[in-house]
Amino acid sequence: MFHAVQKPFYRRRVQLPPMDPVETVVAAEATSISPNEVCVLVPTYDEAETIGGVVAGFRREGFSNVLVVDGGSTDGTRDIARDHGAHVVVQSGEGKGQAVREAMAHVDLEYVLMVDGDGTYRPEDATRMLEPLAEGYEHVIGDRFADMETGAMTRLNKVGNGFTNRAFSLIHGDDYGDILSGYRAFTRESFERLNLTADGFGIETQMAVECAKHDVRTAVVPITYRPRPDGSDTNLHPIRDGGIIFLELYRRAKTNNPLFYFGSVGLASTLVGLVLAGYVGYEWFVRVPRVSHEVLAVVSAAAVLFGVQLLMFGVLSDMILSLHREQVDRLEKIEARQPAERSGTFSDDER
Ligand SMILES: Nc1nc2c(ncn2[C@@H]2O[C@H](COP(=O)(O)OP(=O)(O)OP(=O)(O)O)[C@@H](O)[C@H]2O)c(=O)[nH]1
Ligand SMILES: [Mg+2]
Repeated sequence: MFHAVQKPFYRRRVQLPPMDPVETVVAAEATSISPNEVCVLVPTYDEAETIGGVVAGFRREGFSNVLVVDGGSTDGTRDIARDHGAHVVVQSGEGKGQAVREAMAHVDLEYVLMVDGDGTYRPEDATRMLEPLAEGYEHVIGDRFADMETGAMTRLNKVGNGFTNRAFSLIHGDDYGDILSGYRAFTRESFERLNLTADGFGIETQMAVECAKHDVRTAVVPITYRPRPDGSDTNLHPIRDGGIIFLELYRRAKTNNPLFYFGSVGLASTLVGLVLAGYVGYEWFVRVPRVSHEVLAVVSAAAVLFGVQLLMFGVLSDMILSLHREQVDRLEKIEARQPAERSGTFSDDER
């Protein structure tokens, strides 16, 4: 049970190349993915309390390839993971994002199931997470809000998540339900198409933005989210990491929604300029005796001019991006037609 992400009308829909009959049969038969084809990727940092249970849980579900990427834990996390049958590597840098990016360079299986090592996600949900991949989706997000147990998320984190998801839909045009979820499944090939640079907790945001940008076929699956067990500590700093996540959303709008990127600042500047102009006008025309605010008048004019220019810049960039997308669409269509043309299987009216 999952839902495909519907793109709103103003976003480009990717045209999938028509499948030839052989591929259709293969796709129809491939209703499940064998756990042997999946690498369970677990980034950890000081998760001794929980990592044993997490590794054991996935192995119980049949996943023998569990890769733990550790960020230099000092509480014995690596040994516990190894004892439970995981392959353990130590990341060369810092942060969850760097760990995931580095680990992916070593993965040679076709499918990846990414999950936190803090025991908040259930291994029993793994099969459902993988189902959409068998049906042709490339990226799956586990929606924690579908079944969140009491105490699993602080009120501050809930508000932050809600705000981030709404901002993401507004800026990037897709609704992925829970973009910051740590439970994700994806194909290795689709991961390679994403341009990811975040070192820390910005990685999930970047994944979502890049999926929207590159039209990676994405599905959302309802999952259960449990509280961290007593004694296990969070690595997340809500304010600092929240700021990083929001900046990530905004910065990546430059190439995905330039109208928002330039337009939001342009609009803010124009509004500030207009409010200042109103004040200056009031003080000059209405107040008795009249007061003139030369400096404020100059600042207000500069703010309006700057704002309108940015707005125009946003509109122009948006136009360039639309044209670029049209061209990419056309190239993709041509590319998709080429194999049929080469094998001479296209019909007369296609010639
Ligand atoms: N390798 C590596 N893993 C990390 C690092 N920081 C966090 N992690 C892991 O990334 C996963 C997610 O981190 P959490 O601290 O659970 O963050 P969260 O899920 O947003 O916050 P909670 O509400 O506390 O669960 C956990 O398995 C962490 O151990 C790091 O620097 N390196
Ligand atoms: Mg967690």
